[in-house]
Amino acid sequence: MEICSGLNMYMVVVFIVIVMVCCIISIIQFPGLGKRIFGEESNEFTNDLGEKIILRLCSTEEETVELLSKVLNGNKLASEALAKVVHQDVTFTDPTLDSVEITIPQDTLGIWVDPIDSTYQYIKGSADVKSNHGIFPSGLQCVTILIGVYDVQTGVPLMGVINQPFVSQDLNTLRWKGQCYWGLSYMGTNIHSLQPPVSKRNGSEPRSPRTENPGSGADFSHHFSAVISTSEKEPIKAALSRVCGDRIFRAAGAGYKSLCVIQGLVDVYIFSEDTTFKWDSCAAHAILRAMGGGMVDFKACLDRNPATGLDWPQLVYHVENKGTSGVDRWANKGGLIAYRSSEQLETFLSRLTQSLAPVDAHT
Ligand code: 2IP
Ligand code: CA
Repeated sequence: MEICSGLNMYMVVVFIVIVMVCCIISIIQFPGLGKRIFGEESNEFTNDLGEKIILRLCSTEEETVELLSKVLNGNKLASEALAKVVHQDVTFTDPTLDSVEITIPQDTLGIWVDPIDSTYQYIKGSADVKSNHGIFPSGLQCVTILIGVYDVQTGVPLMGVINQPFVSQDLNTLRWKGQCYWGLSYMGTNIHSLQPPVSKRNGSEPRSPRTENPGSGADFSHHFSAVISTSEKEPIKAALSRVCGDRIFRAAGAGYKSLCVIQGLVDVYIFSEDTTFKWDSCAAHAILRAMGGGMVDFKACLDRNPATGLDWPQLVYHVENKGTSGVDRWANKGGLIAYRSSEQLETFLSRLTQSLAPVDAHT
């Protein structure tokens, strides 16, 4: 990568991330909304001269180059390349989205942004990893950009966008093709990008079994399938294998694993640990809600008594975890389960709880 000469690769990635955050904040040009856009990254830098610089997208490309080169210690080539990308005009159209008119008051919205999820896979940049049943255990395919919009009063996720920039590579040009997924769930309107276009919804086209949402009456007698983190704990993995057999897939990236559920490649993404954060889950959670599913707190699900008929303990996005500091304030403390169908989740959880029981008895 020519523009990186003299720069540490990790630093370049961090700069790209920051530039993307600034770009996203500037793209979402609604007055006041910028103050309610959150994420892990900061746009404040100190360069080698000890100057403190707040990075932002300026009104002209030249001004952005100026600002970036202060952060990049005068590296003009890198600054120009980055500024060029962030000042590009991007148009996005989707017939499903164009077919609805919806008004959401801006002052009720907050936004979680993860400009690069699976940062490690992005830095490694492996382009030749083979998929297993369509699921990539690692590699550039696991990199996603996540933007989730939530209701600041209730914490409910309302809109989500997941961009997967590296889906397939043209072996001649080495250029990558990406794919964008979105979903909106607001006051009874539920639409998402995996719906067939309006013209094809009237029965003329057979529906793809991969994107089918198993609703009421669906047959759950099969083994479930799950995607999990490489850092999942052994007792959970053992219990899962009793429920899913060999249909357990490991994959990098919280955003990518959620996308596997959205795409119908697996039934659930399950994680018992507390190392995912609001910015990792909000976008996918909104899309799953629009599809009739959701994302629940794993530990709260195990504690829930199904007989009470209480609602599923959905993750929320507006309140910090009490008694914590730093990024832990925004951790999904009880772990998570992402799913496309509540009925499927119910059956899955009852089997998992039974399967975990012998483990619990010994601990
Ligand atoms: C990470 C990334 C990791 C994930 C972790 C996220 O975000 O998605 O892959 O761990 O939970 O916070 P795992 O792959 O084990 O699920 P980032 O790459 O933005 O740090
Ligand atoms: Ca992340």
